[in-house]
Amino acid sequence: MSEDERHRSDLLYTLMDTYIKNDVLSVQESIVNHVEYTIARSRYHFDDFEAYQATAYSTRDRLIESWNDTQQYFHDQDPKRVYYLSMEFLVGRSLLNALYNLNLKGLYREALEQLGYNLEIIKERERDAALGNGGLGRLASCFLDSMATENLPAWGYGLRYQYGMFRQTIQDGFQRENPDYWLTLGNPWEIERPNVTYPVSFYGHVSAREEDGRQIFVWNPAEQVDAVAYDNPIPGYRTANTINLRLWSAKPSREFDLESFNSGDYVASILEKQNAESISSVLYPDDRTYKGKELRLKQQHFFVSATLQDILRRYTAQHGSLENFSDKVALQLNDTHPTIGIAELMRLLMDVYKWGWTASWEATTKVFSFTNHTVLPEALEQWPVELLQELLPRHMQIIYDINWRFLQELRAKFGNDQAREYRMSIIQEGDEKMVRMAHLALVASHTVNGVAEIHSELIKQTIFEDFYEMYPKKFQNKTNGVTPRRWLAFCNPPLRNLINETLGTDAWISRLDLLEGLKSHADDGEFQSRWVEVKQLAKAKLAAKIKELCGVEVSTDALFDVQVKRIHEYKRQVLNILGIIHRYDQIRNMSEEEKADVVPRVCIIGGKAAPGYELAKRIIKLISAVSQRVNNDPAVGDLLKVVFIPDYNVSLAEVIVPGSELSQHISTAGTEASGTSNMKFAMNGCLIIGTMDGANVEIAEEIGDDNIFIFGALAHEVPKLRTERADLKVDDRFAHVVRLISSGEFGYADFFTPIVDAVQGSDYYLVANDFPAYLRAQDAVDRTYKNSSIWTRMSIMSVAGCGKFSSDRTIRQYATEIWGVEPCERPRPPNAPEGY
Ligand code: H2P
Repeated sequence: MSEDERHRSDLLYTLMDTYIKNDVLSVQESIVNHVEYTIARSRYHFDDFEAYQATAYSTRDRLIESWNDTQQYFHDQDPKRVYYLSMEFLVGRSLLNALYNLNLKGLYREALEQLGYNLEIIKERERDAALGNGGLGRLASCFLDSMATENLPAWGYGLRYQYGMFRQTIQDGFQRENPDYWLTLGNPWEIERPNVTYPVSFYGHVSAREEDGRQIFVWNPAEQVDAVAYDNPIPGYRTANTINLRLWSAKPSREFDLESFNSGDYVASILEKQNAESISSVLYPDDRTYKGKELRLKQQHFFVSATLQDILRRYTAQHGSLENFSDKVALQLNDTHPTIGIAELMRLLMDVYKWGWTASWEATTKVFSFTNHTVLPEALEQWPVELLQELLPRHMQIIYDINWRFLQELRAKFGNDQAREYRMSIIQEGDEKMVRMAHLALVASHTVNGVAEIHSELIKQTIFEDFYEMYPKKFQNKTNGVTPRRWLAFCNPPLRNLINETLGTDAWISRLDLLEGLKSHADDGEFQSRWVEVKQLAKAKLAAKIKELCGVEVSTDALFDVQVKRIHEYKRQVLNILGIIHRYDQIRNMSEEEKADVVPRVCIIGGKAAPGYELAKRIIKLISAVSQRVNNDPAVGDLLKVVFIPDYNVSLAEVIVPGSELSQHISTAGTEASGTSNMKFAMNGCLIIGTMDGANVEIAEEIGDDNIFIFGALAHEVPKLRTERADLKVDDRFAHVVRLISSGEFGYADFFTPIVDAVQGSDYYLVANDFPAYLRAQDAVDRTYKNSSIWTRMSIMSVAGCGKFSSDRTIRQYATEIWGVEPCERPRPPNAPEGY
């Protein structure tokens, strides 16, 4: 180091070797500074929204320190790294999560209070980052929280959609979709990295030439856009590690196609380039059958190409070459959405880094692993060969080559079995040839996992049966989990405090199995009353939310019964609403004496229907129509209320989950891969009514059969029941409620016909079959609820048995059993301030 350099480094050291101070005054200074210098408002007058923004920037400063040092530490330690590739991250809000994780919540609350602002109020001004549809995207966000908390050298990669999940409004009971302008007022959490930009190519043609006696393919693309990185710091809970979620945004290419500007029509050329931005503009709502949507495939390629270029660049910058790349990097594919990345990595290794096929394939198959999230066959992505060929000609070639070799392997193993080849080929033959992305993922990944035990077994018996026979060792299970920070400790402070006090520690927040310690208090009457008090507080909060959003007054003495999730036939919101109609019909025909015995209920339903999923939208209308009728029937009063909460999202879930007493997870057995809200509800002392499906099975196992209301056909019975459905003698009560709908009791009889036809016809999801058992289970719920002590005991046992369902556990299993990565915990800096 020269004299000058040393001087400079000493100067920087004295300037920077101090962490931002965390005391009330420093926090206030930083907030007020951001008001004035970042958002350019007057520090003497700023409203709640501006206070939120400035508080977010001030928090972000602290995250950046930790982020920078964590990245430096990872660089210096050079551990094997894992990258989680997901088209969806359902982040929700970030402010409270960051303050809690950094242990700064109390400090910020006080600092703001003195300035005249209330943290509880300003936090509500943050818009949800809704870059996902449902469970799959929320799982990815829970995983990031756990990867940071478990100190894994990990990053998430995704897309920075300009418009996230649509905002749902309900007009006259119908769903309306509105764009989600979440970025319009800025996003303080992200850091734009204009210098981290990669070109991503599309279309064009492939040529070949000889180089050193080897054939080299050259892709001459016809279109190029730039991918610009936006970093989102993800703090771990009570650790000095902060990891990164890097999201890509599409921008017009700075270099490509310069000559078109000289061809005359300058303005038209600019407008054309502007189209590039549409690639990352919108999140696709989950209609589960993405039929040949070119833009969606473009998004996928844009995402993985930028991501892989970034990962390869980082690796070569540090190691000088790609040597040992596959020993030091793991890439997790969240569903098939990033699967085109397999062909892209092959292309980069072969065409850019000039590796041969064998070495490229060896590395590719060593780094990728793949998670499947559904057994619904219509959800398995396929792309028309013609489309892929046109958009990504080099990738199509590579996929053909992979398939050719795969079919050789198949023949070597099973002989000449054409039917099997036809079933397993990556290319589906037919009028329109298709690329089966799941098959590509299965062939190239070293591991494939399902997301709950039952699901991981089912994929081996159904959709991936042939692949299981061929590669039995590739198949694993990783039961989902949720972060106990957001989904218990932070969203339910009264329950957290009661647990802390009872266990004498808050260590359970990162070691969830410690909740088991609650078991010994389950029968303690005094503890039970405090438990009930805590639930009542959360119910009051939820009741206020219902009043605000639906205008309906509900009594907190009623049992709060909830079903919130994407609206889908397999999730059977229809079973729920038929049950509600039955309950309504019973109540309105009761004598006053009989009514006195009824357990009052508030039935709360929420969720979005994919805009193209007509039947799901009709289901929403049916729920609204029933609620309209029930809530205004004087014969019913407070004994039954039905509300549809509009625009269900992460922030709403944070109010709904703690305030619920019963939650419904009632999919046809064998259809819900796991479910994760079931875990969140159970963790908050809400009892489950559910089928033996997805993670319900494991929840029942962990908390005990007596503490959950299980009903309905079992997964192995379902196929037979389907074939026999036409001969089923349906329950009279079922026939009656269906008739009420079709006879116009709730209006819109014609509009509801497709719903009626679905459950009366082939009834693929076996609503009629499970209806009597469902009613029996609901009766058991009512009976149990009447005995507060038994109910409360079950509620306590639910929480106590939830240890397994922390995403920390899930992530540790991924780390050791799939990725082979180890924690890399940054030592707490000696000069770090209190609470750092
Ligand atoms: C999906 C599955 C869930 C699963 C989740 C995460 C696709 O979520 O259906 O059963 O828990 O992935 O693995 P969702 O239906 O909520 O969109």
